[in-house]
Amino acid sequence: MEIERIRALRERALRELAEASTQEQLATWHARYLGRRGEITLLLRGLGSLAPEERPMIGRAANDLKEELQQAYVRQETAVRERELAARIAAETIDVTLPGRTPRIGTLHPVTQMIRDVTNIFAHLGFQVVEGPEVEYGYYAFDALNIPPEHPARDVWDTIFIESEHEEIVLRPHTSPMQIRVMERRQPPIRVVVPGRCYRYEAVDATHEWHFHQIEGLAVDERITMADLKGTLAEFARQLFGRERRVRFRCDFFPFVEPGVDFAIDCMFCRGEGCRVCGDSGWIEILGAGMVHPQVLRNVGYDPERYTGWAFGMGVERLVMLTYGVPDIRYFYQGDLRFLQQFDRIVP
Ligand code: FA5
Repeated sequence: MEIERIRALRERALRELAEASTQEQLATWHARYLGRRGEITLLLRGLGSLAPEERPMIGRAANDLKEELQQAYVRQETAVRERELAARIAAETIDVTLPGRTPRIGTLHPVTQMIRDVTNIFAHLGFQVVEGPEVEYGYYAFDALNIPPEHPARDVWDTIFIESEHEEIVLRPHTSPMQIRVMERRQPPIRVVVPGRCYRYEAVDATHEWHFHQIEGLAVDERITMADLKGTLAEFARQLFGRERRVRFRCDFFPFVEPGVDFAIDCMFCRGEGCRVCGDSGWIEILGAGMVHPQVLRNVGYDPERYTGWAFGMGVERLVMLTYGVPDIRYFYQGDLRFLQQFDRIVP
């Protein structure tokens, strides 16, 4: 009997609807019963073939079923949607009590930090910071610094030459050429420091790189003396390494200064008693310096009777190695973050 078939259909449809627990299953159920070719739709379409006396009752029953299933579907669909939403929210819950992730901020390279520290100290002593070319004419790197072409002192700086048909061109082996460039362009008084990269044709080992950094210093004026040099360098060393530092000047030779000195501080690791860092000498050499050679002053058109000056040059990597006890200069340029992140001082 038709009415029995409708009842069975109702039960099956409601049971399956109750079991549909995802949107996908609901969609399948909807297509099966209420879709364009769904069972209810077909049932209603088939009413025409019934006997006329059956039609009103069966028709009403089929329509009621359709209405009922539609309402049941909306209820179930709402329930499933809410359950799915609740599950997603539960899975995405933010635990605001967890510690945040600290953003990784890069740090300055230790050599950059040291250049800033050193140039800051000299800036406060009245020095201007200037920079110059890394590719340099032989004239500035050597000749004007009182190192003539055939002079053996030229070999001291193991130079990397750039091929050139006309002028001698080199990668600067030190920052001293900037002494000449600055003096050529300006008249005394001059007080500058020049940080920059240098290159040498060097067999790389624990204390020698083929590229490294120096900071040059130059002061030229009337009545500048060796005492100014000593006072300035002593003050610099104490600001960088501590007020209790003792300093030492010894004779040294550089063709562009006369007299020339090397400048050392007492070892801050053993307080001058002798240790591995200072090679048991108690002293750590920091830089080369001296009074600007009169011939260098003449080379830039200054009158050495009127003007005197002093200059110094220090190796930056060497300073960092001393300050932090870095045993090998090669660490600086291997780009190993485990090494670099130890210098995590952020300098604005
Ligand atoms: C000079 O280069 C002179 N221009 C310094 C100077 C300037 C003297 C002004 C007088 C007046 P020297 O070759 O010693 O000097 O180098 C100076 C410093 O640079 C060294 O003490 C060392 O710290 C650093 N240096 C030199 N060669 C290397 C290298 N291959 N690797 C790393 N650092 C180096």
